[in-house]
Amino acid sequence: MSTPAKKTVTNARKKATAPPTYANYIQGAWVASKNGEVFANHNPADTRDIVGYFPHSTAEDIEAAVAAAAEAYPRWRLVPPPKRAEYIFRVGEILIRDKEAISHDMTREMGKVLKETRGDTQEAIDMAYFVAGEGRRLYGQTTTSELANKFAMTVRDAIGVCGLITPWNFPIAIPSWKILPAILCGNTVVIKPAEDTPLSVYRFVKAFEEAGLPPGVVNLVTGYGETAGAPLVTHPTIRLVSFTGSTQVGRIIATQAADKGKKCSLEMGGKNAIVVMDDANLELAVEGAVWGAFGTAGQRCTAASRLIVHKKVIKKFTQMLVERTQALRVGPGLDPASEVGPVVNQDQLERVLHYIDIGRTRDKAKLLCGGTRLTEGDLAHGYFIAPTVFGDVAPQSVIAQEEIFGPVTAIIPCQDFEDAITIANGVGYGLSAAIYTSDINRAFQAMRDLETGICYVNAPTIGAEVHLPFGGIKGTGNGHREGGVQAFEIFSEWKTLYVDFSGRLQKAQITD
Ligand code: UN1
Repeated sequence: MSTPAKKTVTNARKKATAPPTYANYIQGAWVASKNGEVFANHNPADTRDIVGYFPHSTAEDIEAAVAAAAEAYPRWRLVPPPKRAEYIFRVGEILIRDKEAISHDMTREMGKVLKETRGDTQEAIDMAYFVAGEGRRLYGQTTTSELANKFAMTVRDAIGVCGLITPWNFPIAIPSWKILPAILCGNTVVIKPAEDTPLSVYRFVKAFEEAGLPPGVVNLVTGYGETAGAPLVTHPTIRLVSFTGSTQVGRIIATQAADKGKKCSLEMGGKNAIVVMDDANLELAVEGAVWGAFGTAGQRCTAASRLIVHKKVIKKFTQMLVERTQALRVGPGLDPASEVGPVVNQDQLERVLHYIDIGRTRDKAKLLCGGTRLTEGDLAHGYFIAPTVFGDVAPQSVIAQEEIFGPVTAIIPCQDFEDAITIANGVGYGLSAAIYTSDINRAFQAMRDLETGICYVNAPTIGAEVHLPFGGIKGTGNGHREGGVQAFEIFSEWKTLYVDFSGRLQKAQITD
């Protein structure tokens, strides 16, 4: 008699703790993918932990989401921007209320430590308040006309339905950089988040629902790049594609968007350098280098993966850096003692270990610390890599040229300031750079000569704030900036308006 009762309890408990199945959000309703298939979202700190199951969406789901966004567009376009901003402000309030829970979920699905996922959520909150404020600005120009009794001005116009594809390293911050300015400008959107971090965007979209955003303005479709991302990029109704991710995928998207005549904004790789001059505060430079290189386990487009150090201080700097790096506590992001979490998935683990191998063998760089996967105890169930420092790295070697996107950094010696700038600029990317120096003239020369979209003085390469433009040159981007009012350049078109109140035909440029 007791056995079946026990069984029932076990089953019930099992059911209560089974990972939840999530849905897409289309036209203001939560719906399964049309094929009914789901994929599992694993915790990278312990892959036995399944965070949830998410719709394995395909072109059919994209079709439905784009149709919903297209239907919502004509009405949303006519909602005054200050009113659109009120929804966005409410989203910010909801994110503040739920910050802890969102950040906790984010660490569980992405891996980075709780302090950093709180920062990620905070960045979306900052963005919500910043963009909401802009609802009462969205400034255009009024200007003169060359003709009498004629008025000239510019206004921002919406574009239409936007397809947004976001990465896993900033699971809510980067979606906020795209969704919020897009909808403030009067567009409607379909977002396809990275398959590693759909829960954070699910929670974000929940906030839009709770804020009362009209159905169809924000639509969420989860799935993989090839099956859900690709049909979004090529869908004829999509007027603009905004993508953050790998350079390889970004180039494909750029080609497809060009072919179909769509607007396209790309935020891709980086190979960011910190220059440490002989007059730098070394203590500060080491602290900045550790945070820049190993924050988010190095999985930032802005990560400091090169440390270009003046020959006079390189010995001391190296010793201090290695000591600090070895002391970093690597472990699950939910453990408050951890300072560096796992990398996000198996592919990323293999990619980073592969680069470490290249550094050791092909590049013949000196492995100073780290260099291995960590597998003691429960770490064996996750994707942990010991923070890795290479020394004596040649500027042209593979690990000093290619983006690794993991907890690996390369110390490159330099002779002097000019040499440092040449090395810093000698890569195919141009996102972020930093210089540590106490010489104000050097600082300004560096700001002038470093070929990047973002440049820091006496601070690491990471830590961008949402009200300033974010983005890079060369292989990093295609000329756009996210963040700041510059983001509105992506998500709106300028419309130029002339009003002739002369009551007669006036001809510009025609003199006779
Ligand atoms: C990224 O590097 O992938 O600047 C985004 C920072 C963050 C955003 C980084 N605010 O470090």
